[in-house]
Amino acid sequence: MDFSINSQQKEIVDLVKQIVDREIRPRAIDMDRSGKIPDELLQILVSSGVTSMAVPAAYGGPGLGVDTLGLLYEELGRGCAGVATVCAANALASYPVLIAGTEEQKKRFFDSVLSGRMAAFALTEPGAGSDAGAVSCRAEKTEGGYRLTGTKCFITNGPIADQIVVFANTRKTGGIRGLTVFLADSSMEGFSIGKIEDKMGIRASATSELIFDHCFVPEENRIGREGMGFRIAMETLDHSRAVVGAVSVGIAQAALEAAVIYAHQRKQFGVKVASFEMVQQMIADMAMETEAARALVQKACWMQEKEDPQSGVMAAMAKCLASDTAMKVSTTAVQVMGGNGYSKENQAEKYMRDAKVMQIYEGTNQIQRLVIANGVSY
Ligand code: COS
Repeated sequence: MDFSINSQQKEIVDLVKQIVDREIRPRAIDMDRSGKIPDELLQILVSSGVTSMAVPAAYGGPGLGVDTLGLLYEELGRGCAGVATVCAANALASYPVLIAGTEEQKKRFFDSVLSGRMAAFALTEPGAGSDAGAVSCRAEKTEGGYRLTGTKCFITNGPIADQIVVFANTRKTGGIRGLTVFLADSSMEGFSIGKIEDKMGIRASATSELIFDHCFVPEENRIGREGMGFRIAMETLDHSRAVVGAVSVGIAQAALEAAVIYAHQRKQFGVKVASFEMVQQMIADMAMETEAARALVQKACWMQEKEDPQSGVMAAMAKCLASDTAMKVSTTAVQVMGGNGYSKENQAEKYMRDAKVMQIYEGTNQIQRLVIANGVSY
């Protein structure tokens, strides 16, 4: 495994870094307060290719390797985890299409993403979170297609997505053997946006319920065969979890940088607080743990790029360790900054709130540990 960055990777990482420093970081506090990403910023992300950076070359995208994408999502996470989540949701929704879609579906989906339309991955329901197989959204066969009825919840990009990759059950009796994937469009009759969540963190990223009320989806929009949905969902999550790890490393890095800068500016008892051993210990642990999480995330991305059969388990490890690290490091950053860290005038408390969801979404860290424990054998 090679940790060096080649010149092409460096160029693209520097480009995203510039966007992060010029366009995202200065808006992060405002987005956190307003609870939305401004249209102007979304347009910048679309026109600079950030919302479509995971599109493969065969479909007109940059065709970046997973190892490069990992570095880019870390950068976005350093800028604002909410914005990173908005962009990553496009990639999450694309995996089912890549795994089981027809050439026509892939072309249609990626053309749409490249044109700036946003996507959402709609699996979770009020009664189906960790138990992904318990989906009750029903897909009833009808002439020329299916009628979808049910409610999805906690859907990233729900209020702004044009394309929705939705999981529904084609069997009346339910169960994972009936789980099927469809590509729905927000303009379809019978589709509506439900409650918009007022979240603790990643507030730039809009999250909502999606309601399907006898929503007709044509047969050609079914992704894969009937009953393939659970496997497609699991394979998708195997791919996407390393990205959550990368965003988490970005949060940890941002928190570390904020704490170090503060510790070298803040004076108490006539000296910089960075000169106190107890503060140095906190900073050393934050730096060490962030580097360790980064190394594991990069390894998971590298294994995915090499299509290693253990890459799903490694992605679960990377997601779990990096999000736990982001939580710990951001909490310590608030501690280093004291009252100023606790104030909403600084971003340290935002990093803490943003980090929390990394331990929850795309599979709780308890589910990751289950996947890891089931996946290791010697
Ligand atoms: N890739 C491909 N297939 C997989 C798979 C994977 N990673 N994991 C499981 N499967 C298949 C199994 O091979 C099995 O197939 P067969 O029945 O044909 O043998 C089937 O799926 C069921 O597997 P299993 O019995 O292990 O499923 P469980 O119901 O026990 O669930 C967990 C397994 C808990 C790991 C799964 O439900 C899960 O990941 N839950 C979390 C979901 C999640 O992340 N939700 C967050 C919202 S989505 S953003």
